[in-house]
Amino acid sequence: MAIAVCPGSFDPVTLGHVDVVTRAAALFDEVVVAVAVNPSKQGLFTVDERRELLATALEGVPNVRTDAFEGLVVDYCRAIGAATLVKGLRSSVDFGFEEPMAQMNRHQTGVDSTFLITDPRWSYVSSSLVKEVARGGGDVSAFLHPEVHRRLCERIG
Ligand code: COD
Repeated sequence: MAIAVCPGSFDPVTLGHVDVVTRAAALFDEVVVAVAVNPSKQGLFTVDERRELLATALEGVPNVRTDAFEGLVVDYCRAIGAATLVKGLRSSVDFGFEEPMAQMNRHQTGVDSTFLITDPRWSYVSSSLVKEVARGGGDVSAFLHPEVHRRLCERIG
């Protein structure tokens, strides 16, 4: 069974993430969307909340589950028997960031990385930009599942 891991912060999940995970689910037998736990970095949403929002946004997408991990993503992949990571690439900036990580991850354990080019609709969308615009009073509803949008507005007041 081919298992893929989509790792990330997902603080919160955007429709760009949903697009990449949905496309990965069509390519692999099982996709695990894994929230990276970083004890030194406080997010807007807790890890449990992020998983809950992921589950809501990905409802109806078959063969996908959520999880959380701490430490190296490759160790997590090995623990669950996943042979590849799946990442979204929005631009050459993403590539510049992802390429050394993919090389390092493969060197460490042989875990490969699969990159999906983002749908142009979401190529400028990131969780951090969505939060910044929402905090400034802008409308980010086009980039989020309606429930995620509701929870974001509630959280930032
Ligand atoms: N369209 C398509 N893809 C997107 C979009 C979008 N609009 N937005 C984000 N993505 C992709 C990103 O490219 C990324 O692949 C994934 O979705 C998650 O994005 P984020 O922003 O939620 O998460 P990041 O980038 O903060 O996650 C970084 C990781 C947690 C994956 C990374 O730091 C990691 O692997 N950490 C674990 C520790 C580790 O192993 N470190 C050593 C690495 S060599």
